Amino acid sequence: MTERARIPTNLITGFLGVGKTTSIRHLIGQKPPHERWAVLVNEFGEVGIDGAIIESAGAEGIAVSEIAGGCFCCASDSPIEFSLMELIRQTSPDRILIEPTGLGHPAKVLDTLRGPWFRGVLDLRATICLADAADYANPRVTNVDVFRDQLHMADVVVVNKMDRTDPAVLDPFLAHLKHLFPPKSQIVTTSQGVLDLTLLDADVTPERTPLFPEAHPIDSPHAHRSTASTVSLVLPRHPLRKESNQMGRAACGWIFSPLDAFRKVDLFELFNGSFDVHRLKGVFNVGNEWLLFNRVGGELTCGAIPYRRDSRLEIILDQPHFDWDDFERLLLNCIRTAS
Ligand SMILES: Nc1nc2c(ncn2[C@@H]2O[C@H](COP(=O)(O)OP(=O)(O)OP(=O)(O)O)[C@@H](O)[C@H]2O)c(=O)[nH]1
Ligand SMILES: [Mg+2]
Repeated sequence: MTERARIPTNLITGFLGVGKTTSIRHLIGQKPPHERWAVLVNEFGEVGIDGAIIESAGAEGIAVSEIAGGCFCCASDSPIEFSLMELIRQTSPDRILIEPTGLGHPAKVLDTLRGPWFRGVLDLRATICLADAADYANPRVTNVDVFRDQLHMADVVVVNKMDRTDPAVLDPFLAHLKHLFPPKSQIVTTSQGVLDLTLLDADVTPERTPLFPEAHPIDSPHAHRSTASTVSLVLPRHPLRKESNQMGRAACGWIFSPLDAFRKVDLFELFNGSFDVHRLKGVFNVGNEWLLFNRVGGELTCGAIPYRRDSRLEIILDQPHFDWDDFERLLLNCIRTAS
């Protein structure tokens, strides 16, 4: 490799469903036209979806790589080192954005990015943590040490989802953020992940140390593997199913045959059901178009997406166990054709 400048790199952190991928889509939309950027996305579930969402934004000069099946912060087999090195080797990017999973602890990733593999390669810029003030008001989230360290380790905190944030919830959260030490170089508020590119180059405080370094089990027993980005041999009506259980949360993902087409109304009704979902995301072939379903807590949205590959779904619950067989039967009932 010829000698070249270190690559500006940002970690975009934040809890499950807070808007990390949305903000990355917005940032890559502002990329200077002559630059090449690379995005590395890590998915908690075994079925990767964020990579497809970012790719389908269709921005020129963007390379996307995805690691699914667990957080790279607790990996024992160094997938971030290999995936990132490969991404750099193949694309020689001018900037790198990294999205860890919503349950990922930023400390180990930051250590890796500052460590021997990348010291001479990456120029680590501001770590940006997106946050939802409603999460700060929710004890099921505030009591999660990873959530607290995501805020603590960030140089910039972006309070997202302002369009539906109650001032009674926002004010105490902003007061909390202003009292954190070391202080944030910026605290901003936004909606739909709209961020100014200049935030990527905000001041960095390198001496942030985690409050809860053991919050995320290191070398956890689950396997880390590359995402099943393209899966052949999935037969119509016989999806590939991948279950996992981490940090007390049951998760399950499905990849369907590209030939399975679904009924939109039935999917919407099923995903809107009253089960204990923390995060649900999926892309589905509904015949005449493809749809992206997104649910965070009780809030479900659905919209068209230019992605065209295979229908896939990932669900993370707030409970440790779930019998997915019944749910899968309901999912299969939403298929209208397999041609
Ligand atoms: N109301 C509202 N919804 C938003 C906003 N920003 C993002 N969303 C929605 O929140 C959902 C999750 O957004 P993502 O960008 O996928 O969140 P994420 O943090 O990448 O999610 P994970 O990677 O699964 O942790 C999607 O339905 C988004 O459209 C916002 O400012 N307001
Ligand atoms: Mg995401």
